[in-house]
Parts: sequence; structure tokens; C-alpha cells
Amino acid sequence: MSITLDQATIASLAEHVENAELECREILKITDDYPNMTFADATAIQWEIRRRKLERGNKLVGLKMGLTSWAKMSQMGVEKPCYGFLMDYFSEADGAAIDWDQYIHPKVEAEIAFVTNKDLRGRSITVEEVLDATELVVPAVEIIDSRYKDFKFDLTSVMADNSSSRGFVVGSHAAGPGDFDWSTLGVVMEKNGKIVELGAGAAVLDHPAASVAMLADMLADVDEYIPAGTFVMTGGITAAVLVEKGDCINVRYQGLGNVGFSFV
Ligand code: 0L1
Ligand code: MG
Repeated sequence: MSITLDQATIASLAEHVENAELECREILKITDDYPNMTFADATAIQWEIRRRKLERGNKLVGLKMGLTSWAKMSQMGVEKPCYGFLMDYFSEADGAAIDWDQYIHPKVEAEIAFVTNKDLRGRSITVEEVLDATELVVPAVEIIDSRYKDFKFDLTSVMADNSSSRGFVVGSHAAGPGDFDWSTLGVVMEKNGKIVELGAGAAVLDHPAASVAMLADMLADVDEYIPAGTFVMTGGITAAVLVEKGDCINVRYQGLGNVGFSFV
């Protein structure tokens, strides 16, 4: 699918969506005004937002896949995954009291993240090849915060909105790629001491490493790749859980400790 919007429109939509993030306010999904926008247009808007942030001095600290489980795709009514980028200021410490006011309507999801040690480039990369190119696997919780009113969007709009990226928290435990079977690794999410979600790694495209392979495939569409040393969040194992100010989140990862934080 090709780019149909001109550069000025891409730049103006990137500014519109990014300003909503920076000013913590909702907007309507951009396909309301541009119903014929393609996924390639949305990708170009997302890359323009990334360029704007880099130009402003923010540092790129990782990449993410989104909507990689059937549960999430059906929760959000979309038909395929998307990806996004992670900036330095998205990062929150494990155990942090996170400032609620920097979000619009955050949701949290339990994920498994990979840190690569070889470039991953091209299509048809296998799970084994991803594991062979992995230095570490770490537990991570994503704090998504779609800029769209009531989280109502389509795949094109969400791709343009950096796949709802805004925050993430990495746990203090790390494992080697061969230390666990990542498909059967269990995860339990608690909110205010009560279990609200649970799942296993296989929820993410049958194996979280398959999500890294899919990211390389999607990046190949824009002649990009995953460089060695990239932190990649592979997508929610659990459905996304809506949070409120004052909520306390704790996610228990089988054999990999806990990740916890609160919103204040
Ligand atoms: O990380 C995710 O799976 C989120 C992708 C965007 C969709 C959403 O905001 O739920
Ligand atoms: Mg996610």
C-alpha cells in the first residue's frame, strides 16, 4: 500500500497528533477527516512524529509492537498488529509513583521485552533466529495512552498515533533467551491487590519472539530494520487494564520477579 498524502499533510497531522500527546488531551481519530488514509500514510505520520522528537533532543530507547494478541485485536476491533517507538521520557522506574497528570486515560498491559545483540533485518525471520539475536529477555509493563477519544480508533489512526505509546516500566530481573520457554511463561496482573488479568507468553503471536520477527518484517516495508542493541516490547500478553489515579499495579512474572508502580 502506498503513501497517498502529500508531505505537508503528513507534517500537519504529525503535529496535530503529537501535540495531543504533549498537551495530554484527546482528539478524534484522524481517519474521521481522512477516511482514505492508508497504512503507509499512517506509518509516514508516525515516523514524522519520531523525527520531531529526535530533533527536539529526545532519545530513542526502544521499539514496541502493539496489538499482537488476538485478545487485544478483538478488544480494539482491529485486524493486524502495529508498531511504535519508545522515547527516553516514556520510561518509568520499577516501584515508581507515577505522575497521573502526564497521561490522558492510561491503560496497562503485561509484556515480555527482548534486547537484541545482532541486527534483525528483512522478512521471514524465524523465532530461533530472533532468540539467536537476543542478549536478554526482561519483564516489562506498558502504559498505553491513546490520544483518541475513548480509545476509539482504527488500525490506521492508531499507527499514526505511535501505537498509543506513552510509558513503560522494566523489571529488575533479566534472563537469557534460552532460560525459559517464553510461550508458557505465566504472568499475573494485580490491581490494588486483586488479580485482574493473567496469561502466558503464547498469547503474543504464539511466541513473543515471533513479534520481534514481525517487527523486522514491518520495518522492511520502509527499508528499516532492528539494529543490534534494541529494546523491543513485544505486545500485551494480557488485555489492557484501565487505571485511575491512586491505583497500584503489580505484575508477577513466572521466574522473573515482579514489576510494580502506582499512579499518584
Ligand atoms: O501496545 C499495544 O498493544 C497498544 C497498541 C495500540 C492499541 C491500543 O491503544 O490499545
Ligand atoms: Mg503494548
